[in-house]
Amino acid sequence: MPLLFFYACLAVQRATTLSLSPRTDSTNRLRNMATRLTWLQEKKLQNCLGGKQFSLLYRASVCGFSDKNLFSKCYCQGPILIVIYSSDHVLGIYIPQNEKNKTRVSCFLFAFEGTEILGCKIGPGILEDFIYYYTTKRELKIDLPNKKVNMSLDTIEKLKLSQHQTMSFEECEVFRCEDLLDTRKIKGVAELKENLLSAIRTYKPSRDLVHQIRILLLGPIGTGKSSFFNAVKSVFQGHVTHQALVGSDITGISKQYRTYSIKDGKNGKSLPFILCDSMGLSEEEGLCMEDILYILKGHVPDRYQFNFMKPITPAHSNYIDFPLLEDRIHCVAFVFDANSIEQLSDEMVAKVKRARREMTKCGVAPVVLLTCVDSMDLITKGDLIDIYKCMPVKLKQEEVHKKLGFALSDILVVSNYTSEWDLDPIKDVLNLSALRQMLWAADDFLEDLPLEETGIREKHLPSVQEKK
Ligand SMILES: Nc1nc2c(ncn2[C@@H]2O[C@H](COP(=O)(O)OP(=O)(O)OP(=O)(O)O)[C@@H](O)[C@H]2O)c(=O)[nH]1
Ligand SMILES: [Mg+2]
Repeated sequence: MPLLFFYACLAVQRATTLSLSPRTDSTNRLRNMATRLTWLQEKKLQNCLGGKQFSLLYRASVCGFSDKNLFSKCYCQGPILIVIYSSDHVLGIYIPQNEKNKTRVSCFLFAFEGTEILGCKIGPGILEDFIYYYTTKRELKIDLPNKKVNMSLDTIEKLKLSQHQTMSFEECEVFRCEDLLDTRKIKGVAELKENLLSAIRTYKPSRDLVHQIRILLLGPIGTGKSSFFNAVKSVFQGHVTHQALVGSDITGISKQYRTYSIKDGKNGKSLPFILCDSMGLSEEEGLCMEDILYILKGHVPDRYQFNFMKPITPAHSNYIDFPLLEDRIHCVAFVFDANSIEQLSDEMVAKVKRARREMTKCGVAPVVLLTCVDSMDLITKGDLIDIYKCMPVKLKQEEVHKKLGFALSDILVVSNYTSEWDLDPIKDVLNLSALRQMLWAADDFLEDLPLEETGIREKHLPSVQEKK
């Protein structure tokens, strides 16, 4: 319900202002001016145009319905977006190249159908083609003085406009489009990534109780557990790697228990954590509760083949009879796909809650990893920099909190590599931040561990020989 309410609010006209270009000579009338684009429309356009931010340059009702005024305010301002508002439609053109003496490039024509964008490539063209002349195929021309748009039949069909070739409009706005990620932001992200890498490389588990922290990745089938391991390995290797098999299968891809120790690509040393990838949870055939308990306590060996009908027993050939503190799980990350939190079945919710209770008994406080935020509808690449401030993500966190009872501060957001071959520093920062948080959670576990479970006493008790 809150999500629906949120989207309903977004659909109404936005009253906030867009940043204004310092280069425009617009008067105070333009300053503080609200665009007619709703927040939702702006987000959709930002995503559709590959992550752009918009600065309002011209608004016909303020600057005048005059070609000359539009041209003087918008010419040579870099890529621009023209948006036209009729009584029934919001449509427009994205013009990537806006200077006369440069090569014309293709433009993008679009119209909103509800909250979705219908669009097509047209052109090539520059600003003056759309206000003074026509492009070769006469797709669209804006007649500002008469408040009319002339369109070809093909345009009307492609944009599903169900109108005559000439459409009256009430308002026309033009925005300058800039990349959401400017060089300053990218530099900041790169610095943050280096700091996180260095903090994790030099991390030492609390009280020196173990050499490596074991983090168990647990969660429903297909939520990105193995992908998270691949993403973490990739960032430390310096290139995208796909060691763990990932994909999509109704019964799950990972069927073995894998404990991955990662070598730092910089110095070849093992990093101070081990990621433990498990079979997915499912209502029917997934990982069973008994196996989870054995994993937590450190009895399950690497490469153990799960069998949902038959949990591991001490009779299994590689069963670890006397696990050390090193073999135990020190932190659990429940992995969920941010896009399907609302669809978690009651059985799955009950399973997760039960597993969580068992963990609490063992002293492990689990965290949550929300994957796939990159593919959430209203999230742009620029949003990933400050993802915890994004309203759609906050709503997802609240949903997890409400459904499963995890503290909001324990619900972390990550973004794994899917089809990319190059590292993305923004994703790396998200994933490394989550990893650092997990190491801190593991420290809490170790600090809280009763003395008799730490092995310290045994270490310091004098041996029989010493006693003599
Ligand atoms: N867009 C996006 N896709 C993701 C992300 N993480 C995982 N995926 C995709 O989700 C699918 C499942 O990923 P896996 O890593 O195999 O998930 P898993 O939890 O290990 O799955 P099982 O082993 O079957 O339980 C794959 O197609 C991944 O490419 C993410 O952060 N963003
Ligand atoms: Mg897997």
